[in-house]
Amino acid sequence: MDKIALITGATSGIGRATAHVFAKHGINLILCGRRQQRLDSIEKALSRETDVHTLNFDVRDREATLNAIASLPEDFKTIDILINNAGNAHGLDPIHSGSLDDWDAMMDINVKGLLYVSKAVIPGMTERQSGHIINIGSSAGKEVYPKGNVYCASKHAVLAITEGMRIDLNPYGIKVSAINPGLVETEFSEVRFKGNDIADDVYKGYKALQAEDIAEIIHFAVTRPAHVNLADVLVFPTAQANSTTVKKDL
Ligand code: NDP
Ligand code: 8X3
Repeated sequence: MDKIALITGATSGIGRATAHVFAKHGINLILCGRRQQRLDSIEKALSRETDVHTLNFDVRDREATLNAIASLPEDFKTIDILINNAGNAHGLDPIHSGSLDDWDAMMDINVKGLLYVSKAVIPGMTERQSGHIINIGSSAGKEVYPKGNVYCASKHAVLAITEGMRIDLNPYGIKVSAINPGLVETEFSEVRFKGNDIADDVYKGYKALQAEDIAEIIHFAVTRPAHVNLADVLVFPTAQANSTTVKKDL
C-alpha cells in the first residue's frame, strides 16, 4: 500500500518542495498550512500524481491542530511519515531589544506547534509500531549566532525534542530524524524581516541551498531500508562553513 505523509508548512519553501518530490514518488499527502489558496493550488497540481488531502490550521492553536488531524478521512488516517517543518524566524535583534511578539511566535510555532502536531500523530504510530518522524531543525539548532538568540533557542529545542522522541519511541520501532539545513533560499527571510528589502540581500553573492535540495534529502531519508535511520543531518551550501562564515562574491 502507498505510504501517507503529513507535511506541515506545505504552502512554501522546504515543505512545498517536499510535497512535490513525495508526489513524484507516489507518496500520498496530507498538506498543512494556513494559506488556503496555496493549499488548493498545490493540491490541484499534485493530485495528478498522488492522493492529496489538505488541512488548514495554525500550529499555534492547540485545539485547531488536534481537531484538524482528528478530522482526517479514513483513507488518510494512517500516517506513516510526519514531516514537522512549519516554522520561521521572526526578527533578528539583540536580546535586549527583541520583540516579545517575535519571541512568542518562534516558541509557539517552532517548538509548541511541532509538539501539538506530534501529539496528534504519534499515538497512531505507537499503536501500529511503525512510522517515521522528520523534524526540520536548523544549523541554528547546533550553534548560536549574533542576534539569533530566540530563533536559535527554538531550534536547539527542536533538536532536544528530536532526541527525546528517538529515545521514547525506540521501543515502538519508530524512526525519528532531524534534518538541519543552513541557508536555504525560501520565503524564510521575507518572514524574518517582515517584507523589508534586507531579505533580498540574504541570498546574494553565493549559491544558497534551494528548497528542492532539502526535499531530496528528506526523500532519501524516508526511503532508507527499515534498519537504517538518518538520525541527524547537517547540510550547508558549499559557500557556508557555519552560521557566520559565508563566502560571498559581492
Ligand atoms: P517558508 O517561510 O518558505 O515556509 C514556512 C512554512 O511554515 C509555510 O508553509 C508556512 O505556511 C508554515 N507556517 C508558518 N507559520 C505557521 C503557523 N503558525 N501555522 C502553520 N503553518 C505555519 O520557510 P522555509 O521553507 O525555509 O522553512 C521551513 C522550515 O525550515 C522552518 O522550520 C525553518 O525554521 C526551517 N529552516 C529554514 C532554513 C532557511 O534558511 N530557509 C534553514 C534551516 C531551517 P502558512 O504561512 O501557509 O501557514
Ligand atoms: C535558518 C538558517 O542561519 O538563518 O534556520 O538561522 S539561519
